[in-house]
Order: sequence, then C-alpha cells, then structure tokens
Amino acid sequence: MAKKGFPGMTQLKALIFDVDGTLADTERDGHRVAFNRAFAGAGLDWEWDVALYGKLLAITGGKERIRHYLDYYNPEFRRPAQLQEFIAALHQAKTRHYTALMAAGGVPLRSGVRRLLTEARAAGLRLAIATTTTPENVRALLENVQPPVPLSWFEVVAAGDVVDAKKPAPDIYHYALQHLGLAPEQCLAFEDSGNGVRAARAAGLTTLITTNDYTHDHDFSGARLVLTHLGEPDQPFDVLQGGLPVTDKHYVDVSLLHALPR
Ligand code: XBP
Ligand code: MG
Repeated sequence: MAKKGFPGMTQLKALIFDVDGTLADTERDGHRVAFNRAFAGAGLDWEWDVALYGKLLAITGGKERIRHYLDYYNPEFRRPAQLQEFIAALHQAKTRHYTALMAAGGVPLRSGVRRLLTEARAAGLRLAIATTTTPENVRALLENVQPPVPLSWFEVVAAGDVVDAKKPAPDIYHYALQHLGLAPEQCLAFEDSGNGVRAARAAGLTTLITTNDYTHDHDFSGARLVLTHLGEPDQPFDVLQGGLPVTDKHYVDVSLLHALPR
C-alpha cells in the first residue's frame, strides 16, 4: 500500500470536521443571536451578550447550554414544572431562528475551508462532519454559503442528539468513525475549541486546531497543530502550537496533511 508521510504511518483516508467555529464563525452572529430571538419570542428577558456567550460556550449543545445558564447564571428564574419540555421548545424556536439567519445571508466559510474541502475531494480523501449542533443547522450553513457546499460532499454527518454525550465526550467521533468504517489513525480531526480537541483526542484522533475569537485562549494540549486559520496562498496562517511538517507553504493543503505525523 502506498504510504505518504513518514515510514510506518498509516495512510490518511478521511478528514473529519467540526462545524461551529471551524468551518465558519457561527457562534457570535449566528447561534447567539438565534438564542436571544428565541428568548424574546417566548417573552423571556434573557439576553446573552457576546461576553456571557463566550462563557456559556463551555457547555456544548444548545439545550444543555440553556440548562447550564439557568443553573449558574439565572437561578432566580421560576422554572416551569416541565423544564425539559420548556427547554426543548425554546431550542426548537432557536433552531428556526438560526436556519432563518443563515438563509438571510448566512455566515461565510473560514479562510481556506472551501479550498481544502475541494482539494481533499479531488485527492480522494473522504470527508465527514462531527458536531454537537443540530443537523438542520449544518445543512442551513452549507446551503447558504456562496456558492453552496453540497452536504453530499460529506459521507457522514454526525450531528446533535445522535449520541447521548456531547463533546468533550468522544461519542460523536466514535459515531463518525464507525460510519466511515475507519480507524482513528486513518483520519484527521479539525476543531476550534478545547472541548473539541478533548473529544477528538479521546477518540484517538490526531487533531488540527484553527482558533477564533472565542477559543484562542482555550487549552489545546493534545492537539498536533494549532493555527490561526487554514489559510490561503495569499493569506498565510500563524502557527500557535506544534511543529509544522517540512513544507514551504503557509496554508493547509493535502500534502501538508499527509506529512503531519499521526
Ligand atoms: C458547537 C456548539 C453548539 C452550538 C449550538 O460545539 O456548542 O451547541 O453552539 O448548537 P462544537 P445547537 O463546535 O464543539 O460542536 O443549539 O443546535 O445545539
Ligand atoms: Mg467548534
């Protein structure tokens, strides 16, 4: 079997992408705004500002995040008897607001994402998604970037409640690997957050991080490489942690990924 990278390394077969913060900066101007619109629509005076939302991102998953907010930031709120149903209904409204926001102009893909997806497909690498967000949100993001990215580019879309435990638990990565029929050594994970790298590493995946405004100070120990973004030939990345494989490029392409030790 032809092997790239250094001797003994299993051949790279698939790339598994997180969505929020990794494919696009969806949190501040997408999810956060959608939560606030859902709260207002339900007659609640809750307002998640940019700073508070950064703290709430410690908990992945929208329903889990709302419950955490009530537990730690709004304990005075008089909870309805059916709290779980109340949160689920709020969250459904939030998903409607989020998908409408994407349809109304959306959030662009991050630097280098479209190029890397395109090059990876051309090179025969398989693609998958592993995210805590709701599946409709993944579709809404990809359908509304310009030009749209077909969801069918991703052989497996592992999202939301298909597993019981969300990131930092490894479950969503286990699910993606199982449906790809691959071992973790045959794949690379792309993440943007501390919870994301913990999930991917716990599933045995080598992980490449691209940071953003909400995550640049997270603990990325265990990541193979931490970059500011994937980059483009005219938009080089900065390396924040980890060693680059020998390359004269300062953007992430397929040859760099093959050379990255796993
Ligand atoms: C993303 C999230 C998600 C979204 C909200 O985490 O935490 O919960 O903010 O999505 P990651 P839902 O990028 O680590 O997967 O409201 O649809 O749950
Ligand atoms: Mg993320």
